[in-house]
Amino acid sequence: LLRGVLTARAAGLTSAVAGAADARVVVATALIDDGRLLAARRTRPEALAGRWELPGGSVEAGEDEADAVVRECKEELGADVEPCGRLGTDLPIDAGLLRVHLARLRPGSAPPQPLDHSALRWVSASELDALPWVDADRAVLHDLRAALP
Ligand code: 9L3
Ligand code: MG
Repeated sequence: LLRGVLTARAAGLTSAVAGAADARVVVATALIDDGRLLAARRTRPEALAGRWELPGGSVEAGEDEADAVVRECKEELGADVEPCGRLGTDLPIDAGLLRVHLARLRPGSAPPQPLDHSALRWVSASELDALPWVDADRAVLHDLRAALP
């Protein structure tokens, strides 16, 4: 536990020192609809192919994180989403820092489609654990369970 706390504190300090300009931020979308969460199966890179994630991607230079969530969901899912707050803490990943944002479908949005993934699944709280998540996303399952009915 102590090691986990120290690692988390070190990650926080690193991002605080590096600042938003240097730390590459990847946003992940916890899209919840009708009490279920959207999980998406990755196709790349090879090490992550077949593992499930919260859809998203890199925040572009000068882009707001919430805007990145909206853009990534449009690109990857063809859906119009409305971000509604952060979930959990910053998660260190190889690519930089992963930040999870809660979101819901905007009224009239097309249903999400796997435009960039090999499959999509709407999962209930009790089904979360069984999916082979990518490691970073598995770390927010506890918080996700609390956000689901
Ligand atoms: N990543 C991890 N979990 C996620 C997302 C959206 C992304 N939920 C990692 C995988 C890649 C990097 O972040 O190494 C960039 O993501 P993408 O642009 O390949 O989706
Ligand atoms: Mg992506």
